[in-house]
Parts: sequence; structure tokens; C-alpha cells
Amino acid sequence: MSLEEILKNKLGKEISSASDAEIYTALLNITKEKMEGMEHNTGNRKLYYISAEFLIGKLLSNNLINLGMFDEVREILAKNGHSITAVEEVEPEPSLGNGGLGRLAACFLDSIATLGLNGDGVGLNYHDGLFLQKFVDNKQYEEKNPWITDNSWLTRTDVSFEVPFKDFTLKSTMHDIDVPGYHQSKCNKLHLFDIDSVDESIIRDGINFDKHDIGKNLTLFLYPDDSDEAGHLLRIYQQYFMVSNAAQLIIREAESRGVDLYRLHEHVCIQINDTHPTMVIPELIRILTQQKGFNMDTAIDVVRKTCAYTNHTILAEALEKWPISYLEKVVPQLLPIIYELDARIRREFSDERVYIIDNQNRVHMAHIDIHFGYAVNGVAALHTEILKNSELRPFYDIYPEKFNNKTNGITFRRWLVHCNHELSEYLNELIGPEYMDNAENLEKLLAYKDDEKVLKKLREIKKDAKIELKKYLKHTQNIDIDENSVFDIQIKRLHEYKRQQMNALYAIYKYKEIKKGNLPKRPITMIFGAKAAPAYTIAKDIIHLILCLQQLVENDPSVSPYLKIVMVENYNVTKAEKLIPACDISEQISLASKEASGTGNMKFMLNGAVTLGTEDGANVEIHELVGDDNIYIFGKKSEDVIKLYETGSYCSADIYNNDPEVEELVDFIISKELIRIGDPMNLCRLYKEIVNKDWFMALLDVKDYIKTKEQMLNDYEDELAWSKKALVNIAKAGFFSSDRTIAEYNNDIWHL
Ligand code: GPK
Repeated sequence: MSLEEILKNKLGKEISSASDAEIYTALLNITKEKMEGMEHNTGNRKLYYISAEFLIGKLLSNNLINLGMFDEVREILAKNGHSITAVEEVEPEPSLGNGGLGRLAACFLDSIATLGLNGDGVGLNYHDGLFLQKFVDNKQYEEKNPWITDNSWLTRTDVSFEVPFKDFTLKSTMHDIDVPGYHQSKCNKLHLFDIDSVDESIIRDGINFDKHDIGKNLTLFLYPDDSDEAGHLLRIYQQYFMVSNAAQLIIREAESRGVDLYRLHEHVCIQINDTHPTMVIPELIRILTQQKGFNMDTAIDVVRKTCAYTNHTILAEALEKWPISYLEKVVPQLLPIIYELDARIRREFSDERVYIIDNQNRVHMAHIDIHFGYAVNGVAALHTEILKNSELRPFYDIYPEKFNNKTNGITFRRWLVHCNHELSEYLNELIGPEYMDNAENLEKLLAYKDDEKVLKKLREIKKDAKIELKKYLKHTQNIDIDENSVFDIQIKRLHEYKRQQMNALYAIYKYKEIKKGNLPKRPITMIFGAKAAPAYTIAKDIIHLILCLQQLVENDPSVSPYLKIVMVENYNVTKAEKLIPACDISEQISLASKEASGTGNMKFMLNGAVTLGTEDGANVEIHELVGDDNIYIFGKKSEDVIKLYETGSYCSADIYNNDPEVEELVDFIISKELIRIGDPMNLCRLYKEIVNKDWFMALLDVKDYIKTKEQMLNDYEDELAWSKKALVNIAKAGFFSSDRTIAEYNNDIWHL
């Protein structure tokens, strides 16, 4: 039967008379049935990638692409008066992650399946993804973000485990999502654990709920607000629930494969994605010693040879340290194991910086991973060097052989083929489709770097993507943007270290210049997209500032023809897919040393944007690949920044007081123009924060930043020269395919 007939049968009516929602459901079911019929990847060793977040985004188009059905479906729909884009809109986005870490896990699943490796993801089935962001009075409000409907990608399995907590036991249910590789006949799975008693009705006004009733709230939300003790305890409940299920699943699957548990490490490896799944180590040791007859030495030895850890940050506040008193309230059964692990470390090493339990009775989760795993990796070359030389130095001195780098990557199926179909088609035409199987083939594009026809075509494709974004923003937020302006985009979580506040200071600079009559050669569209953690006050103040600036510029007819500021509401994966193809200037302006890698930087590059960035994270590697002519680097280097922190010698007030240009920009935050629009409390708090603290040194780099951005805007006017930069960026992006990253994990760590 042809695909068209299958679709018609599923619908029970003509495709032309079906609604987009009916077509979505029919396609979902056809795709699911196809994947259910596919075999799982096999192999003597199996990987379990445990992660608290899998920011998978919408799945329909990606599954269709990987199954080789996308083009046909698109044609069938078009023939019957439907557009695939309209059908995609029906799908709710599963926002099961906060940002880069969760999206990385999703790209990795795609590449693991594409390389035909035997590996599954293990996580939690949050009923509500990361909150929906709403703007009211130029401020962020949070609402719940449910995504599970009657017809979803989840399949309930009959796998179930008992998970013991201090005061009760919960029975889990495992829900699976199929993970097809690109043009592969076999599939992998994402296993998401849940309990049946979760009760969505306990959520009231916004995203508040009773944090104490674990039976009702355990998997209700991704990362609940953790600013109070009840929030921390819920997080520990979630983490233990995730890893206890994972450990039981791993042992059950190994036993059913006939694996001798004393050789578990020969048949299984576990990747611990950040410290959130760390309790899998003591949990496995507990199960092996208490249920499988292992002695402690052997259990530790087997687990140590099975687990590997990825670090995603050097920000101290993000490295989890759980007070023993919390663990006692939730998972007392793990404490004897954790004490034993700590005692062993204390017997072996005198340096207290490597102890598991510190003198304030807190358990350092990363220390468990490093001592009791066999590999530790950072996520970009610079990040791994900083881990070895400063943040984790005492551990590197003990175990140099465990440390390795795995520079992050992105799946080209979603971040090129799906989100920028026109560009990927043109690449196919120019250099053939081989780059889809081996991304390094993108370099063939370099042969065209002086070909005017190609350079013009790339500019046209960019313009088309800008027009698409213009339509999308009109339709979703009723905002008008000019496709002939230069699109300057910063989209990522709101955090002071990512320095959206510095970009806002640029907006103030440009506003003032225009007011003085120094008009830009071409209008500039500054686009932001960012969610702030609900309890992160300063991050919310920065959103407030940007929204106030947006309103100020919009309502000033002497400025609005030249400058437009747009804060995209509810930035998520779906919106990223619309924004990235349309970008000219990719803002990657974190304080050097603070962004472990970044992956948005890679997505923009692949889609022909030019980076404006600091020497941080993977920007360093982008710089090396494209060369000085095809990237704009500014700001202090990581060594200098690390020294400033060590000596405590950075003082933003000194810069503010001694540099009138900087002072003028910062003062504008509390100017009468802005105070009239915004909330004085938020604006004054932010002003004081920048003048007196500025933890992430925006004032240190702001002038160099402005100067470099001005240079960039100037260079943009040489259309061919700019297009050539775009071409080199696309051509050199092959290194950042997550297929390359996963091949490296497999060669160096997993050995599947
Ligand atoms: C790092 F520690 C964390 C975290 O809790 N969440 C998160 O998204 C990000 N990250 C880094 O900030 C990025 O630099 C990095 O590219 C990404 O993880 C994936 O490694």
C-alpha cells in the first residue's frame, strides 16, 4: 500500500477533508507503528545514558526524516491542500529539559541510534515540561506546560519496579519513546519512569503546588523550584527514583541476557549526565551487596568499571552538594554506602578537597562520580583544560588517566535538514548528500568560496529564512520585523554569566547614538529569547530591562526605523528552529571560562551566521576552525578572568566611576525614560547589582564588545565578503556533528 493510502485509511476519510489535528494524529500513529515493528540495536555491551533531562522537542518531523518518509509526506500533504508546517504546529513540544544539557542528551540519542549503537536513554516522565513563559507588564510569569495528550509518543510498558524511600515505597511504570536513527533499520529507546498516582490538579496559580505530597507530585514537574528545603527534598526524591529504576532495569536486562553480574562492566556502561544521576553509584553497590551476594570490595570494583561521568559546568553553585540530613530523610538506605565510600577515600588520601563528605556534612556528588567511575569528561577543549588545571585539579593529580575531552555536538538532522530545508537542499545540489553521513564532507563547500553565484544564493536563502521568521513572529506575537535589517540574535537561558545584560547595554548605546543622529547604515533587529529560573531575581530583572527597552524603542518614532528590539516569548526548541536559520549575528558573549561549551553557537554556525563571541567554551574551537576572518572575537581571555577571581581584584564600581562612557550606559537603566515604562524596584536593583557586584564582569568587556559589534555591522554591508564568511562557517561546521562526538565517546569511553 502506498503511504498516501495508509494515511487515508488511518484517517478514515479523504486527506483533503481532514483537519491538521487529525492528520497529525494519523501520522503519529503510522510512525509509531512503523517504529514498533523495528528491532532494537544489539551488541554485547549496552549503554545506558542516564539524564534528568531529555529536551527532545517535537518529534514528528524528525522521526519522519530519520525514517526516510519526510519528503513523501510533505508532497502528499501539499497535493491535498495541507502544509507540513501547519501539521507540525499541532504537536505539543515536550520541553523535558532546561537548556543545553537536556538538548545535548536529545542530540546524543539521535546520534547513538544513527551510528547503530546499542544504547538507551533513562530519565523521568515529567507531566509538565519547563514552565510556559508569559510576559505581562514587561515581566516574566510562569505557567504550567503540560505536553502529554491521549495520543503522544509515549508507549506505556509493563515494566515496573518498587522504589524504596524512607517512609514508603513507590511502584514505578516505564514509558518508552522510540528513537530511530537516520536511515537505520533498527531503533533504540528512551525510557521515562513515572508513577500512576501523580495528580495534576494540585497545581494552582502559575506553577505552585504542595511540595510535600510525593505520591502526587514526584514526576509532576521538571526541576521544581529548589529555593526552599521542600524543593530540595523533592529533587532528591526525583533523582533517587530515576536511578533506582535505572539500576533495577540495568540488572534485570543484564540477567535476562545471561550476563554474569561479576562481569557487568564487560556488558554494560552507564553514562552519568552531570551529577543528577550520581546516586546510581551507591544504589548499584547497595543492590549488588544486599541482594546479589557481592562483598563490598567486589561491588565497588564492578561499579567503578561501569560508570562514567560528564561534567557540564564550573559554576560552583551548579555542582550538587546534598546535606546528609536531607539524604537521611529520603534515602537512608544509601547512607551506609556513602559513609563507606567516604571512609575509603579518607584512608587513601590526605587532601580533604577530595573527600566525599565535607566538614559541613554535605555530600559532594561529583566527588563520588570521579572516585567511583572510570572516566570524567568535559564538554569542550577549554572547559576540560579548566577542569584539569583549576576546578578539579586535585582529582586530576590523582587520576590523570580518567580525564578526557568530548567537545559537544548537535544533530544535523534537526538543526539543518529539518529547520533549514532550503539550505540543506542547496547543499545537496552543490556538494552531494554525503555530508549527511559524514559531516566533514561539508568542507567541499569551500571550493565555492569565491563563486559569486553561490554567495548570492546563500544570501537569498538567508533572506527567505528571515521572511519566514517575520511571518512567524507576526502570527505568534503580532510583532513586525524588517527582513532587510540585520538580525542579531541571543537565545539561551537567562543567566548573568551569559551576559544578556551586556547586550542590553549595547541596545542602550545604539539607542543613544540614534538619538544623537548617528544613524546605522542599515536597521538592526536585536532578538532575545530566554527563560529565567523562577527564583532567580536578577535574571528576571534583566528580562524586565530588555522588555522595557523593547517598548521604549518601539514607541519612539525617531529610533524605531533604525532599531528594533524583540524579546521572543516562551523561547523553546520549536522557536529555536525558526530563529536559527534567520540569524546573521550569533551572540555568544559569556564571560570567558564560564560557558562550558555552548551548543547554540554550533547551530548558528551551521546555518550560516557569523559568531560574535568571547574566547569561551566551544567558541575557541569555532575560532580555530574558521580562522580570524570569519569570526569576531572580543573580551578578556579565560586565564585573565580566572586570575581576577583568584585575586578578587575585579571591581565594577571602579570602571563605572572612572569611565564616563560606561557610566552613561549603566545610568540609563534608571533614567526617567525607562523608569516611566518599567518598575523602579526591578530597574534600581539591577542598576545596583551591576555597579556594585557585576559578578560576571559585563563592565569589563562592554566597550570592546560594542566596538567589535560596530565593526561587524560595518562589514555586513560588503555583501559578498559577508556571504563568504557565512559559507566558511557552514563548511567548517562538520566537526560539530554529534555523530562525531558520539563516535568519540564510543571509541574512548563506551567501547560498544
Ligand atoms: C550546564 F551545568 C549545566 C546545567 O545545569 N545545565 C546546562 O544546560 C550546559 N549546562 C552548559 O551551560 C553549556 O555550556 C553546555 O553546552 C551544555 O550544558 C551541554 O554540555
